[in-house]
Amino acid sequence: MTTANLTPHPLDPLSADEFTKITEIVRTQHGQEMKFTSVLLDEPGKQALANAATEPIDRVATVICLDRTTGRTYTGKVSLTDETVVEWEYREGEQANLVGEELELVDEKLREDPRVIEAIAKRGITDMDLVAIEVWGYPGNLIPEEFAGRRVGWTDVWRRDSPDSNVYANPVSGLSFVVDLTTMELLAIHDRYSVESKPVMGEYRPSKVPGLKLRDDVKPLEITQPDGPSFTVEGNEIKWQKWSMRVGFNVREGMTIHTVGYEDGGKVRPIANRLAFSEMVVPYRDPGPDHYRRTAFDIGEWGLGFMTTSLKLGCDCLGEIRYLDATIHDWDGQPKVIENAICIHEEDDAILWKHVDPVTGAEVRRARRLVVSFHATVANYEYLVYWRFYQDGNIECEVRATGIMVTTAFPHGQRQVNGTLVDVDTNAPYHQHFIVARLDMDVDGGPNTVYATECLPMDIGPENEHGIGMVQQATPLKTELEGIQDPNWQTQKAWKIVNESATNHLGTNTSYKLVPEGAFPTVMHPESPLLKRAGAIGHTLWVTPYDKDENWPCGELVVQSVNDTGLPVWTKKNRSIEKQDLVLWYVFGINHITRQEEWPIMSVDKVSFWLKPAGFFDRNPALDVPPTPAAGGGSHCANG
Ligand SMILES: [Cu+2]
Repeated sequence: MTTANLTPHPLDPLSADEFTKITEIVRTQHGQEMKFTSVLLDEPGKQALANAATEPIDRVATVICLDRTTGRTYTGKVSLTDETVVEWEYREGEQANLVGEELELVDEKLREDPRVIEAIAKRGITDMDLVAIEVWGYPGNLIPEEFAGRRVGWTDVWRRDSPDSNVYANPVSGLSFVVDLTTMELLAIHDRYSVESKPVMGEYRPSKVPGLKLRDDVKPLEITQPDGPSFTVEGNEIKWQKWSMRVGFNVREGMTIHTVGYEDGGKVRPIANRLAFSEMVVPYRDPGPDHYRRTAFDIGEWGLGFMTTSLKLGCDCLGEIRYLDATIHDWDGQPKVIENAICIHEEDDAILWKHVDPVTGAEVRRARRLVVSFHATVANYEYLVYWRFYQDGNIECEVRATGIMVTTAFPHGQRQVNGTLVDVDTNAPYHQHFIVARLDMDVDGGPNTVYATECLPMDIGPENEHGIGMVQQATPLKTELEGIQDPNWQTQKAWKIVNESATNHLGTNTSYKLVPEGAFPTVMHPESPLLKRAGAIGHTLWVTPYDKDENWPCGELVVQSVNDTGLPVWTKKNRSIEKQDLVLWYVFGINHITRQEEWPIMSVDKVSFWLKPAGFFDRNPALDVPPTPAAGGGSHCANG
């Protein structure tokens, strides 16, 4: 469902017309050859939005451009309001994000290169139509000296068994190509070892799996909402029960969620300004020749928005769904629409609360949650992102990772220590998916202070004779360096985002608690070049005062980066984070110790974290959730 907005809300995503206009403006001023790798709305901050009535907000875009005639990367700002480029900078020594068109060009060029054909033929593969070549970004600190200064990619090579078989089933191990992505020159062939082809079963589509019989005892499960859903979608604004929010979308982060509030006592109380993922870092943890360079920055290098896929009713989403389309752009700056990119729906979530009283009987409420989600296909992997809003004020962010694991075929009998054997002489290397959620919080309108909370046992003494006393210690984090935090399972550490100038009816300060699920340490040598590029993943939580220009935790331009110019640099300023407009950067994800059951396709691995009201409401805000009718009559759900 798309609503044509003639005058967009300041947070509405860039429209098709706006992309076209931006392209025209940039090309007129900076050359018709300019390619567009990233065009984002320069989003107004909270203050600008608050003043919008008296100070109109200009529509401005932030662009990353690549001049392929010179290989130079530029960043700039384009005012749609004034129809001009307002900032323009040559980013010497830095690289624009990678785009799909480059991927396609590499594949096209390499597969017709005689040196490539020869190298692949040496492996006994002569039908190039069955070969797939895929480019990865080259870590800046691992690029061979001879290629310094170039825009460099390295490739995987895969072989299909037949034209419609799983492309990721048969890795051509030990062989990769190094390519200049500007000139499309083949720079090097890395032929490091060779392995005979393995008799693996890497197929997942029923027609390709030998002897597979689909189970026949699965009966229909239908979800109907005869009166329609309980939410409304107007343009990009969603209202559901007491929740309200706006949905945004951009090519880099994919879906974003803005101005999240909950109505309480007749007014909407702000909780968050903006919730989104701002980086994903996926290092493979096998130091061997096939994987030592394999680290994807799925947001900074490739863009979750670019890789967002259309959703289908009955398959991706079940029930009474409302969809939003998303508009992205190609490298010529022309708009492309992803239909049904964002799914909005309600789900039954079993029990919300219940008690059975011996006198009055059972009182039970079913839980309903609003789910706002999108899917991105990142080559072999799928990321399914769900933001869920609950009737009791809880917010859950869940990511499901699915798709096909990267594998390596290895010589028979060789010992493998960095992965799991998933098929015949085939290893799925361990790897990690670090996601950096950027949580621009606004608890009760701010300013906010984060408190680290830890549970501690009391000493045995006159006040704690039996040693069962437990206290919760809450420590305010006052500066950015104090705001760099790691979890502690032993103390059940969590973080409260507190508004010290707002109180609930008991006189304590209102707050939301970040419950740190899905966090894990890097388990990486501190001197690893990867940690220099992605220092942000070195800790679970970072807290910074809001700064409009601080958006990318591993830096704005991460392709071939050497150092992380994001969080580790900003936080060195050690600014005050006490009673400020705060951004929390929560690093979570999956420490993926691969399993045999995840081959040839992995069922979703789920990981989530929560934002829970902690003294935000005076009492359970879901007391007013009405009972559902008991099926077949009777009064089991409610007794008045
Ligand atoms: Cu994984």
